[in-house]
Amino acid sequence: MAAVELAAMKIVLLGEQATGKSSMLVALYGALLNHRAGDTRIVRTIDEVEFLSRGLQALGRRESVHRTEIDGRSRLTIELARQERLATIELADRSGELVKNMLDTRTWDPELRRQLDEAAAAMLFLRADHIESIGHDGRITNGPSADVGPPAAEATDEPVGDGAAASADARPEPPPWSPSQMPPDVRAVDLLQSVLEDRATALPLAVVISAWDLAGGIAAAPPAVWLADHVPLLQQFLRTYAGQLPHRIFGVSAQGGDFRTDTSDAAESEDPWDRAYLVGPEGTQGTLAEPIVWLIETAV
Ligand SMILES: Nc1nc2c(ncn2[C@@H]2O[C@H](COP(=O)(O)OP(=O)(O)OP(=O)(O)O)[C@@H](O)[C@H]2O)c(=O)[nH]1
Ligand SMILES: [Mg+2]
Repeated sequence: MAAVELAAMKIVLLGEQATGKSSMLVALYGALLNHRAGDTRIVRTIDEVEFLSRGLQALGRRESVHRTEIDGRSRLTIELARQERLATIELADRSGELVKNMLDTRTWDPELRRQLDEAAAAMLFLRADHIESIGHDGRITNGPSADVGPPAAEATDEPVGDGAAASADARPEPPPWSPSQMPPDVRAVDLLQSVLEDRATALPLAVVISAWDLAGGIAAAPPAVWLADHVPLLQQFLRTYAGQLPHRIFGVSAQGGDFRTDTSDAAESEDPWDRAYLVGPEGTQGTLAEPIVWLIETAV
């Protein structure tokens, strides 16, 4: 009997720069190859996987994966098997700069728009340490880490004031307002709003809070609770549009820790697929395949 070639289900990755998209793909690939994905198995890989193998080697050396170039065209296309069912999924790994530019200029990049039009489901990436947590006393208790600030902080390249600001009596001019100054949660809502304007059908959405180790790891509040506490605007938006954007919130530590600060010997001897972990919406530990499995089940 001739094999029936099914069209790949496309999942679009939405996230600005350095939000953990490539790290998640690499860790997912490592989990699938090394039987750390529960009852989800990889049947075959379609397309080149060099960027994934290189990424896994980097994680093995306790180095972060390379950032994706704006003109990069890497993707993960795999056939998965689970409980006698097969599914081919395609995840294009594009640079977060495309999303950043789209939000800054309020114009869809044609490639990103095409991806969205063709996608049966989406993953939205936010990085835990990019989210500022404003306590009841109004104090910021967690903010962007110094080395890799959030896109909003990186993008303020407008000159602050002008030459006159240097004189003693001149008041510094505030920089002109631009969308790039909005915090990541506001930008995420902005992005989803544009997605909804553009799409007539429902789009199942897995929200991935990356660098979950920096949110407190396995002992932290469950991701769904964390989202409501730290990113209430996004949580309310998702609740309001749950019909068009059926969603689930996951905490993912693709690296299994922070390479800048972790020096534990135990972590060093572990393979990357044993270090990486995922926490489900209610706080239960799961495999890195969980978001994909949920999206496949929800999209069909
Ligand atoms: N602590 C910690 N940091 C992480 C983790 N995953 C990613 N990071 C940090 O986030 C940075 C960016 O991760 P990437 O996976 O390259 O992000 P990306 O979304 O692919 O970024 P672009 O390619 O620029 O769009 C890494 O260099 C790490 O510093 C994690 O599990 N834990
Ligand atoms: Mg990347």
